[in-house]
Amino acid sequence: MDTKSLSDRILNHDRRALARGITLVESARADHRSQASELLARLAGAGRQSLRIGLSGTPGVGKSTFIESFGMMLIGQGLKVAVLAVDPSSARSGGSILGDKTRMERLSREKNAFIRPSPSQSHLGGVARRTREAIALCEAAGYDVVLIETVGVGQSETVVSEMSDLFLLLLAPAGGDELQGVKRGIMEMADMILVNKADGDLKAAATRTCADYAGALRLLRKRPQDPEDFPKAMTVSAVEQHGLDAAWKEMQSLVQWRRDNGHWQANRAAQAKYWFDQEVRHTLLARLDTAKAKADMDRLKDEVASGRLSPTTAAEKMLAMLN
Ligand SMILES: Nc1nc2c(ncn2[C@@H]2O[C@H](COP(=O)(O)OP(=O)(O)OP(=O)(O)O)[C@@H](O)[C@H]2O)c(=O)[nH]1
Ligand SMILES: [Mg+2]
Repeated sequence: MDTKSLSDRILNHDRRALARGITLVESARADHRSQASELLARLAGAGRQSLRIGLSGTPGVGKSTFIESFGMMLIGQGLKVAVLAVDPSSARSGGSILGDKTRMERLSREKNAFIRPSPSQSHLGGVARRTREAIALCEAAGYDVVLIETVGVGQSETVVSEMSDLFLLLLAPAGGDELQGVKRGIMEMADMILVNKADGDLKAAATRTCADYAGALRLLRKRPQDPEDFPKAMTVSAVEQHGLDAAWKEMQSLVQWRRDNGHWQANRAAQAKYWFDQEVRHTLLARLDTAKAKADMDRLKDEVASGRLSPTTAAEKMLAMLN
C-alpha cells in the first residue's frame, strides 16, 4: 500500500491501518525507513494531539491490571485509548506485552482500544524512536489517551518520561524501609505516584506507603511545571477499581493547569528538541558500525598504537572519512 492511502486510512481511525503503520515504523529496512518518514510527514499535518501518559513500575506491581481497569474506565467515558510498551530488556519472557493481553482481556476486545505489544529490541535508541513514531501514529489515528508502559529497568523510565505529557509511577504497598528502593531520579520524574493494591489485607499498608511517598515527594525540589500540590501520591486498587476516577480527575486538573500556564506546549517543544538531539547522536554513532568504518578504525588504531599518528590526528582523519 502506498503511504498516501495508508495515511488516509489512519486519519480515518482505521485500526488495521494503524497496526500496519506501526509495523512499518518498526522495520529496520532502508526502503521501509523512507516510507515510514513519508508516512509520518503526511500524518504530522493533521495536528492531532493525544494525552500521552507514561506508566512505570516494577514487575508484578499491577501495571497491566491497572491499564485494563483504567483503560476501561476511560472508554466508558467515551474516550479512545491506545496502549504501547517500551521494553528494552529481552529478559522478559516473550519480550512483549502480548502475553499481557490476557490481563487486558476486556480492553483488548474494545473497539475504542488499541493495544500494541512492544517489539523485542535490544538497544534503547531504536526502541525509543519506534515508540515515539508509534505514538505519533496513534495520535493521528484519533486516540485521546496513549498509555506508554515500561517495566522499571535502568534507562527506560527516562525514555518514557521524555515522550510523555504525564508520568505515573505505580508502586506496591511496602514496609517503611522499601522507600529507599525507589531511586531519587525516578521519583523526580513522577507527576503522580499511585500506590496500587490498596484493597483487602494490603489496604492499611498501602495507605501508610502512600503517606511515606507523599512526604518524600514534598522533600524534592519544586518543579516549575507543577501547581502547588503536585506531584502527589494516591492509593488505587486496579483489581477493585478504586481510586481510578479520583486519579484521573487529578491528572486532568494537572494537564489543564499546565495548558493554562504554557507548560504543556513548552514541554512538548523541549521533548522535540531532545529527540532531535538524540536522533543525530544515534545516527552518528550508527555510522561507526559499518564494516568500512570498523576497518578504518582498526587501521587508525594500529597507527596510533605504533606512534605514527597522535590520537587527535587519527580521530580527525576518522571523522573526516565519516562525512
Ligand atoms: N490485591 C491486588 N492485586 C493486584 C492489583 N493489581 C494487580 N494485582 C495482582 O498483582 C499481580 C501482578 O499484576 P500485573 O498487572 O500482571 O502486574 P505487572 O506490573 O503488569 O507485571 P509485569 O507485566 O510482570 O511487569 C497479579 O496477580 C494481579 O492480580 C490490585 O489492585 N490489588
Ligand atoms: Mg504487565
